[in-house]
Amino acid sequence: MQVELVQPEYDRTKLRPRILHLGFGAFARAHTMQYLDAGLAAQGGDWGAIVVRFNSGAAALTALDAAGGQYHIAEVDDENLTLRRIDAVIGSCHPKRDGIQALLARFANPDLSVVTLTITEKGYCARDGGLDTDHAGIRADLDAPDAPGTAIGVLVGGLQARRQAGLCGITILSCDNQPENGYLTRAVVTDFARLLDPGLAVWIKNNVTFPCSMVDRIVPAMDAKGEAMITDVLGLPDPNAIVCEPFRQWVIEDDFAAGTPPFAAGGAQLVQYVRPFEEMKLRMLNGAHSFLACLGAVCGKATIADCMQQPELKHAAHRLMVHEQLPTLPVLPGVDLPRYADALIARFGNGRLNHRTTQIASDTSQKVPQRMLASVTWHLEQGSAFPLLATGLAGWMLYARGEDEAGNELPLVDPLADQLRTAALADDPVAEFLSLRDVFPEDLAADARFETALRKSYGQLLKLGVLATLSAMETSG
Ligand code: CS2
Repeated sequence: MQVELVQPEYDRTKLRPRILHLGFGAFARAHTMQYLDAGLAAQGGDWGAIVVRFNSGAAALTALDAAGGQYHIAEVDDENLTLRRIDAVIGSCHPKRDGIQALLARFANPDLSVVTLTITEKGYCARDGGLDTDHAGIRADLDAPDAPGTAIGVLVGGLQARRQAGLCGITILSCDNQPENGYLTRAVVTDFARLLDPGLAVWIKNNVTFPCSMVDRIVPAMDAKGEAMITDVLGLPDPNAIVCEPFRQWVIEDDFAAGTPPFAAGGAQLVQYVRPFEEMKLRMLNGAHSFLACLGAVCGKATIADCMQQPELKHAAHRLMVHEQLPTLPVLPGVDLPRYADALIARFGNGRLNHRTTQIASDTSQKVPQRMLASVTWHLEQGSAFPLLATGLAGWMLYARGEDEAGNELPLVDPLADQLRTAALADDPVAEFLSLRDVFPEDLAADARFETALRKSYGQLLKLGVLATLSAMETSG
């Protein structure tokens, strides 16, 4: 394997706290921060970042501070390893370590221009496109807005602090896998602010922008194998290092309120409309991921690369993309969707990424609407068949039973875990799943064609098992 070490060369002393990143997990380290770092390396400037974690990770942030904010990412595939040092982080904050007021005060810093977010789908506390005011965390934050515990409560508390300090507006840039993620962020933040102080909601409307963005890079959770790889190449451990694939993509709506960070110089695309890019990525990549994660885990596959070694799964994922997801997408100038599907299959096959099926299967209730159900709705409108989407959804129902085909335990990590487990073990799991209104909208759940397709796929998976089902579908065309 070829190993290359890359260290950025720009003047770190110029960096000021212009970006605040909420949710400094694996993805942000390898995506948001690399774009920033590459942008600074290309054109210099003062765009430094303060990174925030909410729950776990205080010790890793303290270690990051001790390392002067520097950490490494290892981009790997079967032939190459590029170890990059990332220099763009200039400080960290953890409300449990530093206190919530220290975090809110970061918003009232005149240098701040952009807040970037990787808080995962469930971090938005959304329902039907707006704030879920029944969410326990949101209710607690509305009762005690000075000490918020959710990311949305922190954003609103921070914006309030900024407004009170008489400062200008900022940009809040979502980097999570949701359709129209910027508009969703604006909706939940504004709903929360309105409940707290209508004047703040008006200030936000006039001063804060919420661009949408499509993000893409496969970044598995760090594990012992990844840590050993880093230690081996670096000669010492790095508690903030992360392993990822070489590919990266970021398409951002060009709507910044107070200066634009050098993301484009770092390789991002700034465009007017992000939605077609989001739909393409969410349905093709993430849809195939959730399909492989649930069905693969049920038939005993530990990682996505293992799934790609199994012809039935590999072919089914490719057919899902080409026959059932691709037709639902608008034409995007310059994008060849069949080639995009082929490239995704190649990326999934990266044998050096230990991307666990159970990791991707976590929070599936938050993921299937944009990854699968949007396409199902399209097919129902067109009158076309969607056997693989139905099989993927039925695979999720089997996954939620908590055991794979050999009787090994499968972890069910999901905000709806209790409801999913009860539904999966009920006498009529299909009916129980369809009654989960947070996942299946009423019209879809009531569509007899959808229910019939789900029942057929579920029955087949139970009777034949995952691989024989997929293989029979392949032969029948
Ligand atoms: C994955 C994504 O865990 C998941 O749900 O589908 O994290 C995926 O790896 C990224 O979106 C790739 O860009």
